[in-house]
Amino acid sequence: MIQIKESLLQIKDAFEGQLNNVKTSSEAEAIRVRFLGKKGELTAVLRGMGTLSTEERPVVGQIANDVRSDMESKLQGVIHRIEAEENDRTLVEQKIDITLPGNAPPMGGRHPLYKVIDEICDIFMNLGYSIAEGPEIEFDSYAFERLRLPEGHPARDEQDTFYITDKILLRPQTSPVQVRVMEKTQPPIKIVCPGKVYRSDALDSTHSPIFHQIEGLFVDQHVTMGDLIGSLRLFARKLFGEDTKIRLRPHHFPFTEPSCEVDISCWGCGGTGCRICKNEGWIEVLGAGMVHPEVLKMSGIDPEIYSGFAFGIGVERTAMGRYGIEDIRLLFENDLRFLRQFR
Ligand code: 2NM
Repeated sequence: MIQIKESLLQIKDAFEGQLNNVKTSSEAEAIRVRFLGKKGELTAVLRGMGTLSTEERPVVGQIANDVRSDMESKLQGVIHRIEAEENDRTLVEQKIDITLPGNAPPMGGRHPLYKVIDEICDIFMNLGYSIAEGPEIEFDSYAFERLRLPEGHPARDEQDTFYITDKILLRPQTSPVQVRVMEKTQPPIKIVCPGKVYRSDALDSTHSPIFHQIEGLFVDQHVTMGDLIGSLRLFARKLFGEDTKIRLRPHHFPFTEPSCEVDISCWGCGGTGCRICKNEGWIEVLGAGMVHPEVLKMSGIDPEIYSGFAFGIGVERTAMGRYGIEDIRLLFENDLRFLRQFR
């Protein structure tokens, strides 16, 4: 019995000696197996208890249990400590540097031409106009005939466009959209038609065979030239600033009578003359007029009851003036160095 007690205390001493040097959880596990495992040293000693007398057995059993639970709790303490240390080490070694910049997706921006289109359409929508759109490939009846431009009319040269067949062409202005609306709807009609238009012009710094236009149309009873002027003045002030003045010069379009070209006071100098307006004080921005009675009639609107005004705005010219762009080609080349300036 003395011998067994002796062995138990030796095992405990050896166990504690080794436990003090443990550095990793796998070392701790090896010690557990060696001392406390099924084939471990403690179990081996307890097997020898068979040789003890019935009086000695519970005494030694009590000691053995105390030794075992003492060893187990010491081992648990060490395992806890090691796991905490290992955890801390992992957190340091596997630290993620969250200060690195991410990969920002490249952001686009609205094209300057479409910014101008949006702005102009907004102004007219606030005045009660709707947006109408239609085909870019048009019948010559809508593009010319219904606008009082019959075959052989000299004004057709000015608007020479691209023909697909004899009768089908790329629209040289957005007015065919307005003809289509007039044909389907009785007044009041109040629409703006933005879109691409085509002319067979050579490309240079001020001309492009594709460009953008916004045409407006208002048809109702008693619509007058006064309404046209008031609407255009309001539009010019909203787009170019509250001090902007407008000036009408007589002109001729086959689809309107009377017709005019409309200038606004220069946004650079206010009318005194500068480089932007080439010392004129005025800048031409649009054409307009009272819709010709014959045009109304051809689309099924009675000119005895109704009258209307129409106007057309060149988007490229407006954008070039607005942003100081000196070459129209910049608007179509999609060079990002140019476009980024409008983001
Ligand atoms: C302009 C100038 C003057 C115009 C006329 C029409 C329609 F369809 F009502 F006859 N739409 N647009 C018009 C009038 C367009 O652009 C410079």
